[in-house]
Amino acid sequence: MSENLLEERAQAWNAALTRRDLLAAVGAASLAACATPETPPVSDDEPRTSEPRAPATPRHLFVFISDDHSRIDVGCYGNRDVHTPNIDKLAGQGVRFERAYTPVGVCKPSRSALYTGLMPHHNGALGFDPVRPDAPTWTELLKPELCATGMIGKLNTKPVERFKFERWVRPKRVADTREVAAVKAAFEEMLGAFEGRRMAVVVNLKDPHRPFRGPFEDPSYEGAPVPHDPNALTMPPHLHDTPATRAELATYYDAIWRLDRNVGALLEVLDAKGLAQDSLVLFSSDNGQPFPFGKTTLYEAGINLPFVALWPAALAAGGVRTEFVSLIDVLPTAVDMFGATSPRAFDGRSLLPLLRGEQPAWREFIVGQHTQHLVGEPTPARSLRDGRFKYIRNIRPEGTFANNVLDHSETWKSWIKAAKEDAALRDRMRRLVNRPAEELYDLESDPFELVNLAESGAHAATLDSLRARLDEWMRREGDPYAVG
Ligand SMILES: [Ca+2]
Repeated sequence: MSENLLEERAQAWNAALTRRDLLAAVGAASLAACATPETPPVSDDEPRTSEPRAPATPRHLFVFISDDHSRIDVGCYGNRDVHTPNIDKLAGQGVRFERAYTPVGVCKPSRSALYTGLMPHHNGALGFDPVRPDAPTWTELLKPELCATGMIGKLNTKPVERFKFERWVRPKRVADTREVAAVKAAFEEMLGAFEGRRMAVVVNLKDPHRPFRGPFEDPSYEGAPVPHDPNALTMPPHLHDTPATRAELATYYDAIWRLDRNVGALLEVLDAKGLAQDSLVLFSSDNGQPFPFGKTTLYEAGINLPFVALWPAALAAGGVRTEFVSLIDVLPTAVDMFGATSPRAFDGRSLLPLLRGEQPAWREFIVGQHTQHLVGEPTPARSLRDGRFKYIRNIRPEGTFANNVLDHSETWKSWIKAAKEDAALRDRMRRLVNRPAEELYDLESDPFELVNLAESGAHAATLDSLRARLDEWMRREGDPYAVG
């Protein structure tokens, strides 16, 4: 595969975005948030005379977490194929974050970071390890006298006894948190039990995690282009185009559609109970899409997440923010909201100032910290991205990156077959499994990270600068892979 071919693919993807018929797909209300990735942020200087006065904090917190879902796999983030009307509507009424990240693109360590507000090197869950005793957890900080804590769906962090939600509806009781009616009923019941108290409820939806479990057709839901047509998809430029890749991507989009229907049902419950106006609703994911160059990697498809916030009492509709935010910011936000205190400092920080429309001094870069998936040898890698460039260091380039996403996907199998007659594809696949020591991408001109600039002398100064910043961060933070 030549660089020219990669460039053509990227151009095709961008052209498809401009063709998208947004009005038909999501309605005028959400158009402001969904127009294009270049939609300018809402100016905080503009008068908001029609907006209600912002209260100090929202009364309740509801966090809806998708599973294996990249930023690029949502309509309001520019994907013209996937059908996500409810998330798009949420973004249209709230704020869409463009640069939201997980510290690590794997379920369990990502959720350990979410529920501690700490980066993996500080909470101890670098891979599938338990959270360390000195890392306070979500339920240890959000005490019953401050708020009721509830969880629906998978916890996926350990030790389980450190996460004592007042109510926890386990996945088996709600059809693996995939079926809308079961999830909706459990949510209604939980909110009824918590009535009259402040509450922090997390709903962990299982779609679109593999295996993509149908059926996805629903005759009661008119207007849904489901199942998605594999042949009609615009392929994201980082995925090699084979029939099997298209088929899996279409089914993945079907699973996202059901996830989106779940989000819509949960919002309906909040409306019906009169809770929506004074609640903060966050929608995000734990890590990116389960495709090559996605989940388990530090590429954008692995760690750049959808992140949408709705706080009707405070937010102007359709805002877009470009600050670097992270899953580690969610618990500090909850602690801020409910007046809790933590015995140790978080790595994350409260999002309330951003959600109030303020312009606080904020992160200038964001770090990714992959160490190990559940299979194979440790293959630690670190990334640092600033406004334009991303630097990735593969700490053991001699190692083989292993993950069960590749091993069990028809997509990867079809690439293996295609690579027998395609030397460029073979090279690209080899570089996913046996990474170079350093990678550098210009995310403005190459958002799908197709051309590694670390191999070009033309960017030596940028490479030196980002390398030094990552080294300094790792030493300062006590990252176990720090050098010097
Ligand atoms: Ca996941």
